[in-house]
Amino acid sequence: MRGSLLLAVFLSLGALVSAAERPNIILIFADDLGYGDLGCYGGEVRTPGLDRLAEDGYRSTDCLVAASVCGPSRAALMTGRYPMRCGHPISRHATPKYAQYGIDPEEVTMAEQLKKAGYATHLVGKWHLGLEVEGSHPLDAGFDSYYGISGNPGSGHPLMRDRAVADEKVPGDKIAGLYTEEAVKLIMEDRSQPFFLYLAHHIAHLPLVPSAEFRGRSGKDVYADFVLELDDSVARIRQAVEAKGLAEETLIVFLSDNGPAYPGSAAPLSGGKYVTMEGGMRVPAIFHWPGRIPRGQVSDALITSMDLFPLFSALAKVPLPEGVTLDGRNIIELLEGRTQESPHRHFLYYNGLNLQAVRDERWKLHFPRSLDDQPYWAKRAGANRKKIHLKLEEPLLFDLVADRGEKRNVYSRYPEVVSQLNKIAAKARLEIGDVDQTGSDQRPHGLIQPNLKN
Ligand SMILES: [Ca+2]
Repeated sequence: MRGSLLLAVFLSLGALVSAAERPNIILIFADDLGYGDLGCYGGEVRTPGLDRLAEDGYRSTDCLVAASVCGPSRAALMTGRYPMRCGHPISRHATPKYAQYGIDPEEVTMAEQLKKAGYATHLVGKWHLGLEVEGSHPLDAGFDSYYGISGNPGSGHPLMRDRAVADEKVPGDKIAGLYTEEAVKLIMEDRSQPFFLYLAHHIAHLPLVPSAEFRGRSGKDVYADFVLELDDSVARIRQAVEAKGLAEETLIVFLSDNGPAYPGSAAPLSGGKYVTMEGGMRVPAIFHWPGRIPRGQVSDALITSMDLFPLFSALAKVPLPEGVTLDGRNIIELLEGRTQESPHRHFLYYNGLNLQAVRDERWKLHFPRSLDDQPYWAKRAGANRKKIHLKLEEPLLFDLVADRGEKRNVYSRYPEVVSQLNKIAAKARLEIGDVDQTGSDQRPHGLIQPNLKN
């Protein structure tokens, strides 16, 4: 009795102090925004909101996402696990069989983690993880509220508010503005507990539809105008946080879900969306938190989108889920400038079910592959000239320190490096599989509708 009374007092005290001890977390996820698209990453057009966010915080030059397309990248972001591990390596798509792919209800999402610490959790924007699949709706995945579109604008998906249709046919050029308004409204709400806001913009995914206010703004092209609308949204989010007096206790994270389709830029990297070149999976990533993250940091330490799950869990003081292998690592010491060392020894590049490359901090080894090994998106013809090395007859080795553009194959010169990376790949195949084998710690993809095969 006394024990439970003490526990109750402890719990209520915990609720009282939680807002001060646990930061608000705003995660802004761009869509198909390239490594070279922002001013602070060498882009042609200045992006003042994001450039300033980077100057005032931590900018990563080596942040990798776990897939070069939307769905699997988002599954990994939400779970802190490679798409092959969490059962979502194939992107959700508007054909009957792929439409049945959702995130498995047994997977623990970062929203579910943060809810355990009493966070208010909100998703504004693109979910793309199986809205129509029972149990995979954002409200079933840890979010208190949802305002967004499941797929891409123009693909026939309505704008939803929670489980109801808010607008059957919202014009594409209005969406970013609506999302920003909703996000600002949520930030300005009075609440006693900390909040988690996941703002997943559709910019810069096709169709390129900047609002009237931004058309012509860049003086370059419609793509750059669209990126400037994203930049303005980020600036307005930050402004709202500051206006509400929350800057010191709010972590803002910005990153992209995968590399650019035509016409975005991945410069100076090679490749883009749909492929496992650096341009497909290395993305802009900015962390801003005046209370904890020293300003002016630019880091080449290897980090991944999957690191956000354990990072957010640690900041919210929530234990990591038991019996679940995480591929992300808590990177708070990097962000605070207490270390320059990456917590990662290697990274795996999957395209769908196919392990295509593996790297450590310096070297990247690409494996031979055929088109038959590839998911449907890689097989589509199109004008995307960034789809390079879809087929590969011989392995390639690149020195990413000297050659981050992956232009000079040095395979024959470093047999020991090749041997070491091959060992890492062999272990990965046993653990989370490859196109022709199932791993020991791999949730079968499409499990929600197991009768539907690829
Ligand atoms: Ca995308």
